[in-house]
Amino acid sequence: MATDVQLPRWIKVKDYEDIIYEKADGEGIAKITINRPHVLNAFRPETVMEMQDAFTDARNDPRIGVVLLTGAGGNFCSGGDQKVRGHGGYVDEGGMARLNVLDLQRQIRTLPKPVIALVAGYAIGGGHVLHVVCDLTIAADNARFGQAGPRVGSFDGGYGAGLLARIVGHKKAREIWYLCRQYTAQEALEMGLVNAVVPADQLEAEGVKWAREILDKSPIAIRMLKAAFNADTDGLAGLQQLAGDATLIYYLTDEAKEGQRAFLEKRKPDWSKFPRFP
Ligand code: S0N
Repeated sequence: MATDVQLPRWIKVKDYEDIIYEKADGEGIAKITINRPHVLNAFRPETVMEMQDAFTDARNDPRIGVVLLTGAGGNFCSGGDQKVRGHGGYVDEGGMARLNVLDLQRQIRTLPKPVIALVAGYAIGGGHVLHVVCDLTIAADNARFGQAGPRVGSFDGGYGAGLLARIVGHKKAREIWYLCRQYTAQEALEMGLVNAVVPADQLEAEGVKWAREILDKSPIAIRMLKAAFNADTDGLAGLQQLAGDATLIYYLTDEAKEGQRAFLEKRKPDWSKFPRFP
């Protein structure tokens, strides 16, 4: 348990309306907090846009190695905001119906840094899928997990169904969706849906502890592992991510640089100095 963990000093990065985005002072941890407690942190299109903006910043900041995703006011997220659900999606302030949370799910998957969901209270519907697409989930002992789609007239047949089935198995995933029950943190732990359960007042400390342990490890090894896990589940898009990371590493080699140099110097590349490993 993380009782001895010194919490970081969080520095706000930018002002948003629906989220809080902070970075730990002097450490490689970013924290995104969904901040709509009056609706149990249900997201509207603008919430998702702000999260996309914050995740983009975390991706582009080379000092950041781990992102924590959590919710304000004692809940994680209750999914799409039913109050703005309209004809064809969730309606933004300009009147456009969107399902932009699907883009956010892919963004979390392809972010080349681990994202840890810190779940207290409800993780329901699209809010549940958000923790499913995170790399790791730490649950407070008061957390409640579940899907709501068939109860409220929606469904997520993408990561919400397929990735969930990879995590908890097909029978359990079908149960979760078909019955729309809620599961306790302990039940979630038993089905492999979360990594750990801690007392609610220890949730952030435990998340910080896990983040620091990851930050102690090789960034490229972690990046490659995330891409490899995704490649197993994400088809060609997953392979693209893994292959892109392989290309990144190849660009760091003298062998790749020789090819570029030879082109620029208008000569034949000399590959003879590079071993052909068995
Ligand atoms: C979470 C629940 C179980 C909590 O119940 P509890 O404890 O009884 O609290 P409530 O009194 O119900 O809630 C407190 C206040 O919060 C409001 N509220 C809660 N959830 C939402 C929400 N999702 N949207 C808007 N408001 C919400 C309550 O209304 C209440 O406020 P007042 O008192 O002012 O009325 C329970 O609240 C619950 O079941 N909530 C609804 C859960 C839900 O329907 N979630 C959305 C499910 N769908 C998605 O998330 C889909 C995501 C998505 O975008 C998508 C993705 C892929 C493909 C398709 C879709 C798609 O939706 O179409």
